[in-house]
Amino acid sequence: MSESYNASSITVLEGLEAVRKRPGMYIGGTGKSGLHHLVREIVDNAVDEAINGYASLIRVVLHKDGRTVSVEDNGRGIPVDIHPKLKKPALEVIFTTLHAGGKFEPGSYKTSGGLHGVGSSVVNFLSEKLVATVRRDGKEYQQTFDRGQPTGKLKVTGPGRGTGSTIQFTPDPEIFGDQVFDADWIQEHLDICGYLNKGLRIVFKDEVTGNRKEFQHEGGVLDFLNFVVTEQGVTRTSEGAFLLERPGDQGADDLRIELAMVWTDAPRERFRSFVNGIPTNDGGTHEQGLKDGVVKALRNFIDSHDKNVPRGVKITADDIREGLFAICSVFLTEPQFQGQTKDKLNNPEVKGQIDGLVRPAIEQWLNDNPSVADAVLMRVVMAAKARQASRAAVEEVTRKSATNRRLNLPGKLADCSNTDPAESELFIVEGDSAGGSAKQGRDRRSQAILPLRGKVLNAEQADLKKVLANAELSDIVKALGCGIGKDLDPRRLRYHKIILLMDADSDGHHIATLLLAFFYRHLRALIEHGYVYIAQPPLYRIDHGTKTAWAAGDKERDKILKGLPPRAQPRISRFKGLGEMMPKTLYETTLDPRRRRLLRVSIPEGVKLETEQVMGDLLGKDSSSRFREITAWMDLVEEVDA
Ligand code: TSJ
Repeated sequence: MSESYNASSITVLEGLEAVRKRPGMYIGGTGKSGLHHLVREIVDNAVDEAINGYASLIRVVLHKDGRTVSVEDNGRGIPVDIHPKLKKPALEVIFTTLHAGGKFEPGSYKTSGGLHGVGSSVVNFLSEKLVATVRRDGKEYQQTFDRGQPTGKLKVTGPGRGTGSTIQFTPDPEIFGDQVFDADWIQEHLDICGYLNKGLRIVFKDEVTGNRKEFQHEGGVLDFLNFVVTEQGVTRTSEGAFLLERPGDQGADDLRIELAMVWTDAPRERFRSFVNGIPTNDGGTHEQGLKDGVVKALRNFIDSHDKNVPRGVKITADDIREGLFAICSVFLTEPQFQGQTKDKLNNPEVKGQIDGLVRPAIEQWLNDNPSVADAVLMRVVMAAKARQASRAAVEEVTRKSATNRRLNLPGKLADCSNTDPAESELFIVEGDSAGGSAKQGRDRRSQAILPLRGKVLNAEQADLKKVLANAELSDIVKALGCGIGKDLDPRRLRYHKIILLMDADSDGHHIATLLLAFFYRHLRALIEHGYVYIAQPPLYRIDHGTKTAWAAGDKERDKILKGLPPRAQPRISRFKGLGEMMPKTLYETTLDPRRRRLLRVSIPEGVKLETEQVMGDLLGKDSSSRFREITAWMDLVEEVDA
C-alpha cells in the first residue's frame, strides 16, 4: 500500500450508454438479483475501505420508499482532488467513468472481481438519482447525479466532522420496473460481510418497518461456523473447532486466510468458501487445497501414531471428509474466477498454498488435542463402516430388482403393460385415495401408478442405508429398476417419464420437496437425463353452459374467466385434493398426454454446487416456502405435448 492514490490512473471509457443499453452485461440481469447487486456493489466499496484498515463502521439504510438505499462508512472519504487531465474532481470521475476496477490502489485487496466488480459508476448509471457525500479535510462535499449525469458540480456543503463517505441511490424504474428492495436479502449479505470482516460493525436500519439490526461478529469465521452448525441442527463430533487465521503479511506466498472447521454427525460435508468476501459457491482451487490438506493431515496422523483402524475397514477421502463443516475465507490480490456465474476460483497456485498451510496446522491441532483427535478418528472409521454397510443395502435392493424384474416389483405398484421404457410412465402419487383414482383413470398400457402411503424420509439428513430402509423410497427404487447411488444405471430404468403427482397444497409441496431432494441426492442422473417431471393437477373447475375448463392456479382461472362471453354465468369450484376428483376427470386434466401439462425438472447448468447449497439450506430448516424456493432453483420447463 505504498503507492498513494492517483486519480489519473482511472481508465477513461465512455460507458453510460453502454451500461443503460445492456445492464445485464454488468449486473447479470435486471430482476431481483440485478437490483440487489447494486447494494452489494456500493457496500463492497465501503467494506474495501474497512478491509484495508481505514473504516470500522458501515451504516446501511433502506429508506421509507423501499427503493432508496444509503450506505455510509467512516473511512478516509472518497478523494475529491482534481484529476489533472480531465480537470474534474476524482469523485465525479469515479461516478461517471466506466473503469476497469481495482486499478487505482495497487497492493490492496478488492472485494470485487470478475462479474462482481462492476464499479460504482454502473450503479450511478442505473440509478434515477444518486447523492454522494464525502467528509474529509474538515469539510463536507456533495455531488448529485440523475441517471448517471451530474446535476451540478461537486460543492462544499458545510463543515465536516470526521471523515467518511455516504452514497444514497434510487435505482431507475426505467431499468428495474417497480421492484423494491428485499430487506432480508440485504441483511443476509450484511451478516456475511460481518462474519468475514471480524469486528467490523455494520448497522442496518429498515425505515419501511422501523427495524434496526447490527451485524458484528468478534469471532469472525468461527462465529459463522457455529451459526451454520446450529442452523443445520447437527451435532459436533468434538467440542473444539479447528481455527486457522493468518494475516498474510509475510511475503508473496503468505496468504491471508481465515478458516474454521469442525466434524459433525451430518451425512455429508458442507463447505462455504469466499475469496475477497465473494462467495465461491462452485468452490475452486482454494477449496481443493483445503480438502487435500485435510485428507493428507488425517492420513499422516493415522499413520504416524499407529492409530488402529479396525481390520477390513479401508478409509477413503470421502470418509475423512464426511460430516466436515468448514468456513473458508481467503484474500488474494488478483483473484481469477471461472464458470458461467463466476463463482469458482481458478488461480492454480492457491491450491498448493492452502494445502501447505492447512495440513501441518491440522496435524498440530490433532496432536495438541488428543481427545478431539480420538473423536474425529472414530467419526472417520464410522463413516467408512457405514459406507460399506450402504453398499450391502444397495446390492440388496438392486439385486432384487435385477433378477426377475417383474416378480420383485413393489406390491402397491400398478404397472403398465408396455415393457418399452421409452413409452412407459410412472406416476408417483401421494395418498391412497388419489392413487386409487389414478389407477382407475390411467391408460393401463403406458401408465404405471405407485401410491405413497407412509412417510417419506428427508434424504438430506440421512445416509444411503437409512434412505433405503424407508419403505416408500425403497419402493420407488425397486419400481424404477435402475439401482441407486454409485450403482445407478439409467439404461435399466423402466420408465422414461417419472412424474410426481401431488396435491397443490402445503402437504403436497412438502412431499414433492422431499422426493426432489431424494432424486437430487441419490438418483441425480435421472434428473440430468430429463426423466423427472412434476404433474400440474388443476386447482379450479369452471363450468359455463355445457363447457368445462380447468385452471392450475389463480392467474389461469382469471384468464379463463376474462375470455368467457360477456353474459356467461360461470360456476367455479375449487378442488380440495386429487382424491376428490373423478378418475375420468383426473385422466382428462392431468394424465392424458395430449391435454396435461408437465414440468420437467432440471438442474440449471453451471450452478450445480449452488443447487447443492440451496438444497441443504432448504431441507435443513423448516420453512413452508421450501417447495417454491426449490422449484424456483431447478429449471422447470413446461411441456404441453409430452
Ligand atoms: F462505491 C462508491 F464509490 F460509491 C463508494 C465508495 C461507496 C461507499 C459507501 C464508500 C466508498 C468509499 C471509498 N469509502 N471509502 C473510500 N475510499 C476511497 O475511495 C479512497 C480514499 C482515500 C484514498 C487515498 O489514497 O488517500 C484512496 C481511496 C481509494
